[in-house]
Amino acid sequence: MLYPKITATRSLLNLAGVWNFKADYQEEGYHKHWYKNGLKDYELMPVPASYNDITVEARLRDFVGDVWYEKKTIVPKQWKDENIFIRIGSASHNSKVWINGTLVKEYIGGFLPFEANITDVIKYGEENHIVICVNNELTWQTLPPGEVYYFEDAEGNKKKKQKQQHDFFNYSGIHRNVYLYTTPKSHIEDITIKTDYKDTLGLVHYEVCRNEALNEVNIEVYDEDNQLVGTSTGGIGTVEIKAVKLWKPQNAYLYKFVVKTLTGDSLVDQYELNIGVRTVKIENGQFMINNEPFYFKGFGKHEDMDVKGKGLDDAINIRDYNLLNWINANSFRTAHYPYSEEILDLADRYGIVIIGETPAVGMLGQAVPAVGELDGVFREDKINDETLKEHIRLTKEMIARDKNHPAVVMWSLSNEASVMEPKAEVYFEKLVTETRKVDDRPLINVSLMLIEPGKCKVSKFFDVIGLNLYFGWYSEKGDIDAGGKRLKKWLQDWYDAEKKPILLAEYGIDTIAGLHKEPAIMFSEEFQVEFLKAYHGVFDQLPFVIGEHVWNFSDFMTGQDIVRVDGNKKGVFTRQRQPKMAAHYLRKRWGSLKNTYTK
Ligand code: BDP
Repeated sequence: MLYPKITATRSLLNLAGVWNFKADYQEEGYHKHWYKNGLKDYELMPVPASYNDITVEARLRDFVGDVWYEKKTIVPKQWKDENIFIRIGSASHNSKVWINGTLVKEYIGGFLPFEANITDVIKYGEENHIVICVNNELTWQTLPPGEVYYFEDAEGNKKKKQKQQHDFFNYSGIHRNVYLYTTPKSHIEDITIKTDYKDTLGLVHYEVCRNEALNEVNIEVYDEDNQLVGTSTGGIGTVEIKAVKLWKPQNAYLYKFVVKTLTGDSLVDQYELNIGVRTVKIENGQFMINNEPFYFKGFGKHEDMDVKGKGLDDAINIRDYNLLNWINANSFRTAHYPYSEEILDLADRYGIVIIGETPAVGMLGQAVPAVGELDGVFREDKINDETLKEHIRLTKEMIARDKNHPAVVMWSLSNEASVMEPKAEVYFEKLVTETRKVDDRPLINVSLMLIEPGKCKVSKFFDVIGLNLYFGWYSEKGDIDAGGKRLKKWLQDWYDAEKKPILLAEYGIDTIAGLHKEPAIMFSEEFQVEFLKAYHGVFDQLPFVIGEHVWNFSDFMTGQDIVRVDGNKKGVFTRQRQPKMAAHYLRKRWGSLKNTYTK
């Protein structure tokens, strides 16, 4: 799916700004036809942003159900002969879109874009009425999974609540940009790029998909100095680039890939992509980028910030990349869902390597001791065939959206699923088979520390093992020494059982910024540093560990819990993106480890 862009043949209107908004506390929006009649007694809400932290009302912060957004906009009459689409970058979690009273799109999923062709319902040169209803309820058939339940307060009022399995706040609303955009009637629908090189010759294999194959296709590739370095014709082909400059981690080089469709000499449609030439593969137990072993240094992150929640924000995103550069990180995982396309564009430009994760987080019951027993979560009434269908759909949509980013080197298909259950084996085998049909990047699955070495039923389907380990924190509490010993044995046992490269996908501790203790105790800045040092001492001895992603890049909001003090505090940076002591330590370590660090 192509990102909406202004080109020689396409126009774009960004509807970011202030929208009308109403939370449907009485569940009356549908029968009062708000989608047609409009919102009365509305409040104002920014788009993009989560709505939860914008007001001072707890009932809106914790709201479970439908909220309604409304915007009126004129569409220029010059757009009359074009196709017009509405495109929402993401809204959490389920959406319906009406234009001038007509339902044009229904979409399930909180982290991927959706669009509709609205050419037939739009009015030109006049005001159009756009209504989007966003619902934030999670079930066992959505990703992430969850459960809605009802609770009666002391006065007998029934309240809807959301139970969730994941450790981040269920931020809701329209989180990314809403665009109206045009394409010519005969237009480019999709582009797929795969790159390779032989000695100094870059090879860009491409495929252009069009809604009708009436026109010629011309390809031009430009370097960063805007010099034409390669051309091709036809819908499928290869562009050769002499003396190619490779896209490298922390040393990005991007070419501009321009697709033009033409009738004779006249331009019909044009679209441009930034691309990078690089290869990815696993060889001899190493993760290879451009045929050199790559060592992952970085974090699991979140889309999360004060006030805006999960709303797209260029300032925070660029601040984050500046911090990643400063701390000498080379990569992060989009834990625990696909991040915005804008974040991935920046990764391409900054040379930060990305592991793209699906929203399959927390496919694990609350009653953890049940793991491996028949009453696990892979069963008819919980994670079932319908969930699998959604998992496959969302994985394919994520890949369709992100496949052309040179920064994305691997897909993570789930975080902390109950993978010792026999039924998980069937589930994951199908998921992996379907995923490999659409893309050839390596696949990783990420497991929690309750999944014991040798007992995982699904690792055999994957290329890299991801482990989230907190020995010395959630177990061996406060005893870093004991935690470190357990860690070493655990990693060795996992490797012996699976014989696959291991990425430490999470390790870290809650740290209250400004809390200092000598000797260190849990939650102090000193403890965070000592914990990380102990873990690194172990990784450095184990050749099969191909990388270290600290949990988390920054503090982030969660639901309320006795183990969460105003959110999860495992950040190496605060939620306001300032360094804790550990940031200085990591900066030194990662500055001295090369990307191609081999042990
Ligand atoms: C892991 C989860 C992550 C949590 C983290 C923690 O993958 O989402 O935030 O633990 O407990 O289990 O901090």
